[in-house]
Amino acid sequence: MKSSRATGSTGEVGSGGELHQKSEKTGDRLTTNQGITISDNQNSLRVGSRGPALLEDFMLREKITHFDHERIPERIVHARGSGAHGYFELTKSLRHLTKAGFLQNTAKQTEVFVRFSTVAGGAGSVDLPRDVRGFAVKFYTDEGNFDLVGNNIPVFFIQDAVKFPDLVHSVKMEPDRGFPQNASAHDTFWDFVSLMPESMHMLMWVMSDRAIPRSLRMIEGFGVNTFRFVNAEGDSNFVKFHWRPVLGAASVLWDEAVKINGADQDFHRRDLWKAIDSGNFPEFEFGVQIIDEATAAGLDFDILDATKLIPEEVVPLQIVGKMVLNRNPDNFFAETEQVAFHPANIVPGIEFSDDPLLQGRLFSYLDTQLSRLGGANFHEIPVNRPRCPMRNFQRDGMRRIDVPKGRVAYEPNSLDPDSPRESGTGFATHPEGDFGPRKIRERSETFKDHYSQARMFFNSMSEPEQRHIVSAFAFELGKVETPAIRKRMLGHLAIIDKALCGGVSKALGTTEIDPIKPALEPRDLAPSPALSIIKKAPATLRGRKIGVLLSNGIDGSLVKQFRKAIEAEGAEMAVVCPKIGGVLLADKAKLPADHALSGAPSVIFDAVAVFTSDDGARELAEEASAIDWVRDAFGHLKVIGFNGPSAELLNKAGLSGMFDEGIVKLDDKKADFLTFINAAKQQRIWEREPKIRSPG
Ligand code: HDE
Repeated sequence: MKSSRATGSTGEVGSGGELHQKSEKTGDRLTTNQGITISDNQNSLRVGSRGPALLEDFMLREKITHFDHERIPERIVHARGSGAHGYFELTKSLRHLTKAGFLQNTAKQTEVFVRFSTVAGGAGSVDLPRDVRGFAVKFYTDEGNFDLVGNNIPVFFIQDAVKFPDLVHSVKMEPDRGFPQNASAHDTFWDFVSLMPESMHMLMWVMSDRAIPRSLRMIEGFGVNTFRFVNAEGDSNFVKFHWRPVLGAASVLWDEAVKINGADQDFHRRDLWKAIDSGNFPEFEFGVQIIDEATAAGLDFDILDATKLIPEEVVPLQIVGKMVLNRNPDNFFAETEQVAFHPANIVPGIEFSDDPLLQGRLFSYLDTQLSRLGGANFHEIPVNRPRCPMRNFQRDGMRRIDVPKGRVAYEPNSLDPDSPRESGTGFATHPEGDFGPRKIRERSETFKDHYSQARMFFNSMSEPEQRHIVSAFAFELGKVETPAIRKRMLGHLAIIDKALCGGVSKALGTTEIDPIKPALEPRDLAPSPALSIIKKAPATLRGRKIGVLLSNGIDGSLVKQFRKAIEAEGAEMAVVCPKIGGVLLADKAKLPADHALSGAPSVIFDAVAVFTSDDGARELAEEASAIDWVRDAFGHLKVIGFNGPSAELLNKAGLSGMFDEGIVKLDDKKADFLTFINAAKQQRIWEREPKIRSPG
């Protein structure tokens, strides 16, 4: 009988022999986990070529068993994440405020690992739901790991950790039906938050454009909870941590988010990966707000209340460092999935405050790692391992990897003079409590103002941002099936701002409002322009992507000059062609495509241009995907450049008579390119929006 063993030497068809030969040539032997060389990775062991498989096939069993156990529990929140390696560099010494080693000397670099995430969805969910983004940074300092586990929004839904499971249960998929995935637009979420006035400020942020960011490279980051700095003299101040993206914060429109999720559900993850891969390293400035106890006591809210922020106009933000993300993970699972952040990972010079939300977090993260990462030894996983020496007498446990030597595993001891000892310079907790020693279950009076900052946030927004907040509330509440919840939410909005409530009611087509009596009447606070993304948006094309739709027969030099002009501004150009094979230029040379039109809707670009020949324009004007490409770019307030013949496509997309400063004719002239660039630097043509879309 002919043997069915497929080895490299037989090279049988369907045996994978050819591939097998390749790996033998490079000298890499495929082995089992026990190191046994595998001779055939294509066929399991069976009785005759058509007979039953044999249980003794240990290679098959090992491979399948390992595969069966590949998944670990996903994070209960922040399951969908993207990671990156990089470094943090101090630009201004904080020696006078903290003794933390990595914050002493300017130019000192500290290795970091960052994980950005959405909150509500599962690990395989889309990148652009309306949601908070996690912004967690692990600093591998010389004194141990410091984890700054923050979000892209500076406040939170709740004031006390005891409400966290309720909050998360309300936003996650409803437990009977298992949907919606990754969305707050459903009854249980709005039922819960409408019964929790303390969530009003956070809701304003989540309904704002912050919750649909353009890129993970373009989000701000906040430590949210109040921490303490302690210096070498023992002086202590409160501190709020911040990150500011060097590219500026930017968002997409809701309609784009919906379409992007269909076009590219890895939109943010891909964008981050590609930026780093191509050397466009994302950078974030690191800032602190320092608050001494007297200033804290004088604030008109409680500094321990995580539903409040301290406006930069009240306590200025000091930029003291920079983080550069310059390396993609080598392995998603080993690093991004297994990284274990924990707000309790602090270093000497940084301490906690009594913020009740933070105090609950200090318990939760370690606990969650124990079940996610299968035991107490997850600190040995390379991404979690401190880069400084780590020695103690903790021993054994599941998945222990280190091999501690010697007979001594206790302290004090006299048998091993070289074993580790406690040290006076180690971490010592700052002895003062924040505001008193009582231990009771009671919410402080100073936590009672739930509406003033929500109103301040709304009043700090630009007009388009206010419109988007109205639309977002209208969209989400429009998905709520229980009328009483809608009415209750409108009651809260009426307290926050009459115009906001009026706009949302109108968009919902209702006048029914359930009046609510606030625990404390809100006050009018001064607006904080720093809270608006649009008001402080830099005029730049850096890090932006410009999609250029081409047809056959165009002048290649026009495209070339255009590319040169926008690349000089730091933007990236992507060539989109009807077919992935590219286009034939007027001189018959071939121009390759980066994307086929069907796979690159204009939602994935920040601005677009269309260059066509007469014939090309006629052909594209017959293509729904090309018409949508232009129409969507217009609807998403983008700048659209076009050459003469392309006007036909623009007309077909319904833009005739709608031209504004964002529609720029691009002839072969530098001046036209400049007009395009200057318009595109504004990011969007906001004045266009009210003409084409009403809130709702
Ligand atoms: Fe978290 N949070 N959280 N959280 N959180 C987790 O820890 C928790 C809160 C944040 O990329 C979990 O390892 C409680 C605020 C980020 O791996 C869990 C409370 C902020 C990440 C947990 C909060 C955050 C998490 C789930 C209320 C902004 C992802 C998996 C007191 C400052 C980190 C895990 C990563 C992850 C608990 C509230 C940020 C369950 C109990 C406020 C960025 O332990």
